[in-house]
Amino acid sequence: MIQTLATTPFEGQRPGTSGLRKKVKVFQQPRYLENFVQSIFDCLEGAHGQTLVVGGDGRFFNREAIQIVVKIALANGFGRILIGRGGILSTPAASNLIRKYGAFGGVILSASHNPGGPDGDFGIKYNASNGGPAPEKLTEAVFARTKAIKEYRILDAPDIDLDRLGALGLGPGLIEVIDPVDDYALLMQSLFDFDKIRGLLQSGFRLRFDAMSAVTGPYAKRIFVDLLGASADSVLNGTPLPDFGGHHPDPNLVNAKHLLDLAMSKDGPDLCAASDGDGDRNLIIGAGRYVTPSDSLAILAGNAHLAPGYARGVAGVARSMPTSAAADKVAERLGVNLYETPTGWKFFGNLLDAGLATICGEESAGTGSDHVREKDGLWAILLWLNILAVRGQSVAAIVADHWAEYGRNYYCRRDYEEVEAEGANALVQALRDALPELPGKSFGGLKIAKADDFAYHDPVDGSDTTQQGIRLLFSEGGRIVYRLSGTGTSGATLRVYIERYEPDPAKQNLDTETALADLIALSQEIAGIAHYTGRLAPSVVT
Ligand code: VG1
Ligand code: CO
Repeated sequence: MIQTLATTPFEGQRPGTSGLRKKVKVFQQPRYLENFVQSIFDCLEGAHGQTLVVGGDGRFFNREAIQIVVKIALANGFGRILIGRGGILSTPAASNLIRKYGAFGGVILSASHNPGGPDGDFGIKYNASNGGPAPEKLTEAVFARTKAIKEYRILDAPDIDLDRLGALGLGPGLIEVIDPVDDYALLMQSLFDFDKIRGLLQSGFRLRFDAMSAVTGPYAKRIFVDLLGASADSVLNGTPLPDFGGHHPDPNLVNAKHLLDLAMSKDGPDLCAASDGDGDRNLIIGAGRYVTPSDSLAILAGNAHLAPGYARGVAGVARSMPTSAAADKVAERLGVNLYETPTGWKFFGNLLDAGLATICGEESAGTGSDHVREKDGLWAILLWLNILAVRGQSVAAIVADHWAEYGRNYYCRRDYEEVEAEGANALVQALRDALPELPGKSFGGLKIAKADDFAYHDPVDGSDTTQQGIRLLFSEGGRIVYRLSGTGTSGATLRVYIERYEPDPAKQNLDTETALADLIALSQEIAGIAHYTGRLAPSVVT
């Protein structure tokens, strides 16, 4: 029943990137997915007889991919496979299942916030037994394996009915199709005061959550509507569609502009929110007030104790390096450590496992806690709702209070998407080469005080990660960071992160572009963005 078939080596997921992401057409090539899945399993030790969690964000090719993953997993000795019904599992829900049921790991089919459909992207990532993204050591081993692999093992069996709940024996193992929402909803109920949130929603508070036709629809309907009593029209685009309805499921101010417009309109909802393709990101816009992800992290960390799951306080706060320093001020006030990590959730895993950090976040709209080992979009929205219910203030008032107390970190990220890789690499290399000479130099009246390429020493496992982003710190305050994206599927994306701290409440109400105008201009000049990329302006600003 188990077949061993020949395959051809290829270059799989590059270490340092979150999963293998390619165009659907690439994944549809014969043996492409098989090759990668077998390469992962070849690098695992001790999986025999163990449990594997499998699910995805419902995008095009999700169902086909799941059949392949399951059959290869069984042929490689896994004893039990837990699958979300319909092939659906959000990334945080999969992380929870791995932890709750003591699984050996999980395979999540998703290209996260990248577009889907036959001409869109597909992706696959492996999560380890702590529920978090595979550590660098494993992704490096898998990468090497993809270049050497010659054969894969697969069970010769009929397809599984993914829509029928229940257990069934298949070949040497057991398949269980489970409800994708049940366990996740229980986890959320254990962390938040559902009675209080229900009270808020019944008091006339209006919530609009856009699932963007991606994975969070069923989760949002169950939690917001069925359990918390929000009106049915609180959830927009609540059915997962293979092409996400043609939309781009990245909940930023460009793709979710309709939510921004709604929140800014007179008599708009009190809270507009959204999540991405696989449910790990969050967008928070209060009536008249967009909350930057960096501010959201700081506010959630400072108020987490208002939710029952965090009543004991937070052990520490972690943020990725490009995320603004707003959370640093909160950690300082709380008297706990602040950890600054490279971009990507996997770096938070060790801190969470060791109990060093409780709340983590990234500027890219990812926030989470030690309840799972992934960022979690609905969790962030529920924590906001819990805080709003306890404090009885609007989102805008909470943000204003926060700035008055801690100061405001003006912040923006400017993305130059799909530029030529050669130019982007040359830009970063030129900056890197110039690092020793930059400190002391002045540009347009601003002096560079410090320039470096961010490196991280993991305090838990002692590993070192280098070249994680060029940082320029200015004597007058303010920071510019340059790094290349690791999640795009065509060309390169240059991300430029700009930040300036403003302690004076009288100066905290400028719009971001105005407050950062000088740094924005400098960011283009210092790196020679137009010269290296041919671009005069970014494609997305968030
Ligand atoms: C982006 C974000 C990063 C995030 C990663 C995965 O990476 O900047 O903060 O962790 O996506 O998010 P990059 O390398 O393109 O900047 V997701 O929602 O794809 O799991
Ligand atoms: Co995501």
